[in-house]
Amino acid sequence: MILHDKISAQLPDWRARMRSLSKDHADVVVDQVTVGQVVGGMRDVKSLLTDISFVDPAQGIRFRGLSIPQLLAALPKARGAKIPLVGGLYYLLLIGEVPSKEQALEVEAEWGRRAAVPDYVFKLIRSMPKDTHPMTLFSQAVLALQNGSSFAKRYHAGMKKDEYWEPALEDSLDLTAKLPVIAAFIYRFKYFAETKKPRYNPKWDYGTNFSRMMKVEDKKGYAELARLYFILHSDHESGNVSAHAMHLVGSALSDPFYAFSAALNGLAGPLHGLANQECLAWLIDVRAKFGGVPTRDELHKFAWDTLDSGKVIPGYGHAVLRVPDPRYMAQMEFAKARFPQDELLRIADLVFDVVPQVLREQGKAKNPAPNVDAISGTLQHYYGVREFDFYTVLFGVGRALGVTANYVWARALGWAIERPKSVTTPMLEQAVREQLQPA
Ligand code: NMX
Ligand code: MLT
Repeated sequence: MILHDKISAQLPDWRARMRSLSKDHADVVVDQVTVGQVVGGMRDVKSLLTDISFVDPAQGIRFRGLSIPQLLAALPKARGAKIPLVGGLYYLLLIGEVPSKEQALEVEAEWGRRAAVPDYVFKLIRSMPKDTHPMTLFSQAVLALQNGSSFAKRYHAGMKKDEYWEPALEDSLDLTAKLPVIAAFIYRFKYFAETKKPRYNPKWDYGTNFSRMMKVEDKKGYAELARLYFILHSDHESGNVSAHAMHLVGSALSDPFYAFSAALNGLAGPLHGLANQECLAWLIDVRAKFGGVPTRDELHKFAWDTLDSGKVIPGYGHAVLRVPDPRYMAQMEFAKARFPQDELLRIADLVFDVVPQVLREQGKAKNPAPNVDAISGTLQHYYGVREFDFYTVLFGVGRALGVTANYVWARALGWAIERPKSVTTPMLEQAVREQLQPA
């Protein structure tokens, strides 16, 4: 298999670099940790290693060194499509090289061979109470697949450490192949009471399959959006909650199914992936209140009312970025090229003009610009996917691509179990006293 062979060829060099860093240069200082960082969620502490993606605060995400515009231009596309094949993105994340169209299609073909989901997974979803959140269903379904983990089986059969990455890659391909099927089933079952299993057609690419299994009206348009959405949401370096959860759980040598289920549970939080449903709800509130697109002054006041009621403005701010999120910009460009007159899109565009000013006036948010979530729901809404609480499931399908690529490389390079050190409050206070005392 092409992905296996390419990773295998790169391993001796990567392992030598890792050995040199950990054996010969282990004492070189990379960062210092302040009291503010200890009490503030480890913000900005440079303590995670990944070569899959990097978030530059001033420029945004780079996937294997490529910015989003570069990535969208460089990756191969299916005939007649404007947005690249998701299989090409997965190849890039795993291998670090832009694939040819044939190579991207090889990944797509792997997915086609692995997309069948065992019956008991559908039964499990069907058996849950009707009001179960789709993220709960999604995470449970992933956990249920753990039963088939190659990694777990080989580990218990005594596999050598050097081989860990091979079943990790197998599991990652199986998992990413099955996720669109499970997500589409949850959608059709939960909101349309359909109990039939969706069928993944190996002749079509990942985005087209997803669009067809979702049964939206404009299947071609939605296939393009699905490709864009999954690519943009795939990775955001390793410190965000979902990626970090995957890495942390994986570092205990829990297999990719256990680790990804944990990642999904983190993604389900309102400050992380769930924010995308809150963003669209906020835009719809604006539309309902003003009967359409408001004036700048009306929107300015509405935004202040949100802040004054003690809430955040969803979709704005970011822990790392200090500029408008390029993932937001790419989605805006996609939407403006296809449905510029859509009312919600026009409201979202006005929000982009007004809200950063409001957040600057408030003076709290370090980054008053939009993040990826500010617009993603608007695009789904346009194509008829209007069930807000499903949006985080879509985020999860995309996020699996990046976090599984990281999982494979973490096992390939033998990364250690994560175990940071705690301190107590008196210890912190003591550190403060010692440093404040005049010498
Ligand atoms: N609206 C109102 N206040 C905000 C916002 C916002 N959009 N963003 C940040 N702040 C506040 C934040 O609550 C904090 O207040 P306090 O000191 O009272 O605790 C203060 O500004 C400083 O926060 P930051 O350091 O700028 O942001 P932080 O890194 O803590 O949090 C987010 C990052 C993304 C959680 C935060 O900006 C937020 O809550 N945004 C709205 C929710 C959202 O869009 N989440 C999506 C996350 C996905 N993504 O990042 O891509
Ligand atoms: C993400 O894509 O995970 C979000 O932007 C959150 C983050 O990077 O902190």
